[in-house]
Amino acid sequence: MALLLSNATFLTSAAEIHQLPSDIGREVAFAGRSNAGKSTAINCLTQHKQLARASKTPGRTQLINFFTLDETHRLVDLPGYGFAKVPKQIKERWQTTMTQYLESRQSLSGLVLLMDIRHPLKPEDMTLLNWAQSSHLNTLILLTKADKLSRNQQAQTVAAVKRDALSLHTTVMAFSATAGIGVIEAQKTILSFLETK
Ligand SMILES: Nc1nc2c(ncn2[C@@H]2O[C@H](COP(=O)(O)OP(=O)(O)O)[C@@H](O)[C@H]2O)c(=O)[nH]1
Ligand SMILES: [Mg+2]
Repeated sequence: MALLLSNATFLTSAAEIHQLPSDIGREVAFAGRSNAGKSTAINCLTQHKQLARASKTPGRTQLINFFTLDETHRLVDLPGYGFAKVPKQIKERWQTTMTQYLESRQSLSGLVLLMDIRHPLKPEDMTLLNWAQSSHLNTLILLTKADKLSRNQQAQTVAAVKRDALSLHTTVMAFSATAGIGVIEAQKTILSFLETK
């Protein structure tokens, strides 16, 4: 079932739109604020320890990173947003590249939006979510670090985010890489995005 995901190998990094790999087949992109747990989630979902470096160095995370699953399927690690220490000019350049990627990429068949379950739906998350909804893009919201909350608190936050992010194309789940919460469900949803468009 998760075999395709565990095939993931690093393909390439792109800083500018002209460096993107061929726009063929299907890919699912991961987005979220810096520190939301994106690298940890990618490693967990692909069952690799070091695929996406769980790094806090902004230099490593400002590129769009592509991972090959097979000839026609890829995962994409988008630059984390909301990183306070990055100069405005660099932030604006990331935003331009990311916006160009999101708006032009034909093979993009799904978006995984990661948010710390304790701090969901920040303004940048809402911007991305609204764009995804207006583009009819399949979206999976992973509320990360769910192990930090009780089961009851997790369920309450999932319900609140479902209410605020209400859309036919959005799935919301609690997720924890460390406690193994939502991993199999998230893998299934991502595989379904890779199979449909
Ligand atoms: N408790 C807990 N901590 C996590 C989890 N996922 C990530 N973290 C921690 O959150 C911090 C940021 O994670 P990282 O994957 O580098 O976030 P990124 O900036 O979004 O790629 C790190 O200290 C991780 O160890 C999780 O499921 N549970
Ligand atoms: Mg990261």
